[in-house]
Amino acid sequence: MKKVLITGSLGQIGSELTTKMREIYGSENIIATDIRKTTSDVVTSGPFEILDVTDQTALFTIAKKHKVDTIIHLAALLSATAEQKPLLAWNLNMGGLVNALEVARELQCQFFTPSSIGAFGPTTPKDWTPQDTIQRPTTMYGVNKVAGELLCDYYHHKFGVDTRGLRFPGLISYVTPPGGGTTDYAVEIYYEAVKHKRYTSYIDKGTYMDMMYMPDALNAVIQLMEADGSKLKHRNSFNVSAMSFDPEQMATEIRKTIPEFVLNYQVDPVRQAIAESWPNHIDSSCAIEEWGFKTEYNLEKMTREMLGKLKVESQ
Ligand code: AKB
Repeated sequence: MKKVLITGSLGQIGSELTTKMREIYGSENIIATDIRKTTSDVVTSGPFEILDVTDQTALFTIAKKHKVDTIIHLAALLSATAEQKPLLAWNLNMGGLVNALEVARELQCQFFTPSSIGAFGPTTPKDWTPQDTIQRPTTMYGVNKVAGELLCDYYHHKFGVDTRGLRFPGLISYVTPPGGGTTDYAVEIYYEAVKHKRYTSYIDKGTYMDMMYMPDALNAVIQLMEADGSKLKHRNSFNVSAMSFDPEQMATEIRKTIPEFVLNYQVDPVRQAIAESWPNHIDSSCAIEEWGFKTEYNLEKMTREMLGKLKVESQ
């Protein structure tokens, strides 16, 4: 049985991945960590430790104490916050990653960390962006992601660490809201549609970005971590996407359930510029070929489920 340490486990991905992995591998085998403590299920339903990932000694001590064989490193700042606080982003995103990789090397752990569509930039091909292509991002977050991908490659080739990764698109969920990302509008729009039947988007119409519903993202992490390592040609994070849309397409889909829904725009130049520097739609075919990546949700199915769940919660 796996023994897994998850960093950033109170974040958007972490909170749901911790719960899912506890269901699969047993609560006692998933060690959740975060820099803060809350009353959430993540803290109460299994082992939980306070951890600042920039503290390498603490990271090592907790990993050793629980005899972990797998590290899922999620603690990081997202793109919009990283643009506001670039030095903090560098220190946390790169410092945390290299610390987690060092612990994985010392304790011979399997290792996962997410990259992002943010690892691409304005000179990357925008449509059907290939797995291996130009990566010259213009954001601090993107710089961190590219450096992180290279670092994972390095630890794999140099030290034999079993590093694996996914270039996540915007992730959409009704459980834990994201914070500080460029794609967050695609989550907020559902909350506002249910509550107020209107939304003002900070991303402009006609701006396409890749997205994925959280259950598909969680399955992708589990599937990649369970995949036969000898079949993986890429260690620098796989392109994975389930859909690509702009705010207008979301509104059209929401109106099938809430006909009076109104979408307005007040474009935020910072997040709009980040979105425009990213691809419209990435090509996931390497992930499909090398480990069988698949998704179950498109925009229609995801919208029905998001609005249904949020409506029940609001009653
Ligand atoms: C963000 O918007 O920063 C993230 C991402 C696409 O990596 N959701």
